[in-house]
Amino acid sequence: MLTIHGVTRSRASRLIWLCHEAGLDFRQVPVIQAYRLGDAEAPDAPLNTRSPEFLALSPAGAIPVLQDGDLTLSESFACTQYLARKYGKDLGPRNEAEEALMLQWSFYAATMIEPDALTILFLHKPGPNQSGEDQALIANAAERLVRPLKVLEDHLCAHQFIVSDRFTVADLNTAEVLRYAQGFGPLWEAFPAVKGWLTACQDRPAFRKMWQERLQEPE
Ligand SMILES: N[C@@H](CCC(=O)N[C@@H](CS)C(=O)NCC(=O)O)C(=O)O
Repeated sequence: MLTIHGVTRSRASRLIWLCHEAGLDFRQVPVIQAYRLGDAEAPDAPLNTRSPEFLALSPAGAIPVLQDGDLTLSESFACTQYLARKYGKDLGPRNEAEEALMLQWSFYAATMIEPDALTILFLHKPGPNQSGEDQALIANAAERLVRPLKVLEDHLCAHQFIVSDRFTVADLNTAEVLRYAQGFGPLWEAFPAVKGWLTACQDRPAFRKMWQERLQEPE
């Protein structure tokens, strides 16, 4: 059976959403991020990304980690690509060209969108508690996101999905990265096609199932 190491409130959500899309059974080991704990090294600390047994599995000390038989894999997008290709049928590539395009868009999301989207996720607090310094960092991140979002907007004005004519791992990976910036309303006004596509991705039963499970976990 597949094993996913990582709580659902982490990038493990990507693997879990993919497994739900593909109807795959898996075992989840709820490794939590060390930075979310007061003292990750305390004797009674839960299994976390600094626990020796987790570091033995994954020296990078980051979740998610996927195990499938003898394969131990880190990097969430490597994991989703692997699962889609091996078990996901139409979620994965049908040929080399589709595979290359799925990787292209996933790398684009990971390198050109994720860092600034994460800045927004971590700093954006709607209301009067937003410090001026954070506002400036958020504005800079949002400004840097305009170019990749325009690329996506143009693509999604001409195509229903990111690659080919169906929902694939490329949509899932990109949607998971964009989710981080979703709470910052002003960014989205200029990108209605991306917004509509993201809503459609998140309306999928497999996303909703993952999201419900995520909400069950403590914040
Ligand atoms: N590029 C990696 C990033 C993995 C990563 O940073 N994971 C976070 C949780 S979402 C983590 O494990 N942080 C734990 C820590 O920094 O101790 C991936 O996509 O899997």
